[in-house]
Amino acid sequence: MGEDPISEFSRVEVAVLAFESSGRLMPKNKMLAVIVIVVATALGGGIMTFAIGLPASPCAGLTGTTRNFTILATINGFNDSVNHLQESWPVMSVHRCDIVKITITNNDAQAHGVAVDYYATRGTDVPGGQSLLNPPFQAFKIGHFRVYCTVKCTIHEFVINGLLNVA
Ligand SMILES: [Cu+2]
Repeated sequence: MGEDPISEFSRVEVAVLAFESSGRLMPKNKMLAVIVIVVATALGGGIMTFAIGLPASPCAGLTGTTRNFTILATINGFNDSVNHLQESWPVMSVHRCDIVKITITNNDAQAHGVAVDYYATRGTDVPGGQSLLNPPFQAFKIGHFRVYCTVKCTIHEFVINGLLNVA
């Protein structure tokens, strides 16, 4: 008689298992490496987030310079904006984390309002002949923010293109 059929079958099976084992060895190591990288990245990201502070409050613990501006409203617009129709006007430039205080002095006979995109969207309405301080805010977000009148005045088209630059 030749070899035991069962033994022969067993040897083949063992050889296949061995092949599968060695075949799976690399992927397992690679998977482990990937897991290590993912965990390390997550930890690193967490540490970075902690180091630079929460995104919602980049100015936490920082008090920048207080920047005072006056927007003078007259029949010639905001700070004579009727003479600056090809550009944003008036322009206010601050650094991030500065405190921005905008006084609106309305020397016009009609009411005007002043709003700042993102920072003061409600706006401050100022009756003719009055002067009011827009609620101060901290410029914690960098960018270009439009400053515009919130009242449908007779010169409205000339007072909707102001600019706050936060750099
Ligand atoms: Cu207006």
